[in-house]
Amino acid sequence: MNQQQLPKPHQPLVTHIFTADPSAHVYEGKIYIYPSHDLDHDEPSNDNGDQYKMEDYHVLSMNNFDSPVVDHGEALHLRDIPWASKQLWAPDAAYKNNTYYLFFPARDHDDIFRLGVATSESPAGPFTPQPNYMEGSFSIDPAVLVDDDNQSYIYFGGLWGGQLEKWQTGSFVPDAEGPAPDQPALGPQVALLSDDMLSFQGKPAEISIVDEDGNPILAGDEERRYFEGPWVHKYNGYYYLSYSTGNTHKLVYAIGKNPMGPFTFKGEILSPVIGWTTHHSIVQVEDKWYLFYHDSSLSEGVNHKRCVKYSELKYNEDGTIQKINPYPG
Ligand code: FUB
Repeated sequence: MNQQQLPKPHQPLVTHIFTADPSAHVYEGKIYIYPSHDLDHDEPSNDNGDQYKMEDYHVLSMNNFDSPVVDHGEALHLRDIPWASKQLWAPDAAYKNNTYYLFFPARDHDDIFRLGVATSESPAGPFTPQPNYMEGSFSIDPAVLVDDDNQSYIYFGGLWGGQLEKWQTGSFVPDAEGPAPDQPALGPQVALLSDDMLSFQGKPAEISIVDEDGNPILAGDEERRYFEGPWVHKYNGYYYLSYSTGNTHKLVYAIGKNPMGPFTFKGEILSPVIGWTTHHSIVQVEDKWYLFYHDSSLSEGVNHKRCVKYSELKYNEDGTIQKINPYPG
């Protein structure tokens, strides 16, 4: 355990390690954050994301926003995952069946991104991985919603290094490219999870994101199209799908009535941050809502040395989200 300074909005939650991709949840009355753990190295970046060489996960927690952040240490390491070869990218956690589940992507021994799951009796881990990746899984950035009726959904998918383009036929096609700019953009994937949370129930389906007129967001519409980092939360009975636009560096969201979509595009949540990527989660803590996200301010802009942060998130009366400035004042 490593006690850090008190958390402050828009400031790094921890500074002793580089962290990214925070998935935040309230478990057992505390705020738990499941980030990626960026390795501190000086190799160059490329569009395939080879610089994101993460090898383990640390779980962070805080009793509330006025108490220090605790790093619970290594919760899962690459060496303990038989099917994985490298790149433990953005994870998420879920609680069901008196068990905590950690969902995570990694490249398998054929260099293909797959999704794995690990379990623990404690929200802080350590987590024990399943021996194989989840059958039928592919690409990156799993995010899990356990709905009010206890049905669980797993959302995932990311372009470019995340390999989503390569699965358009249902099989892995190594040299496949994304749709033409005037064609509908690729959406994130969604699958039902089995009751034990360890496998997909049926095949994943692609989520449709449409504009206010019901027309699909096009692949060339890079300010609005899905890139990576899906997150689904519920507010006032509606499902909110939020995600990163990748190379236009925004967090945006769309709203729908069904957890499988379609979702109607609404607007921006967070304007671009220092660094190439951002990736987020949205969580209710008591009667307020919070955005957890990352930027590269702790390393003064190095893409793969990121730090997780938080901000309060507010809704307008009509249910739309007020856009957040990551660098206020
Ligand atoms: O952290 C590695 C990758 O970068 C994540 O999986 C993406 O969402 C992006 O944040």
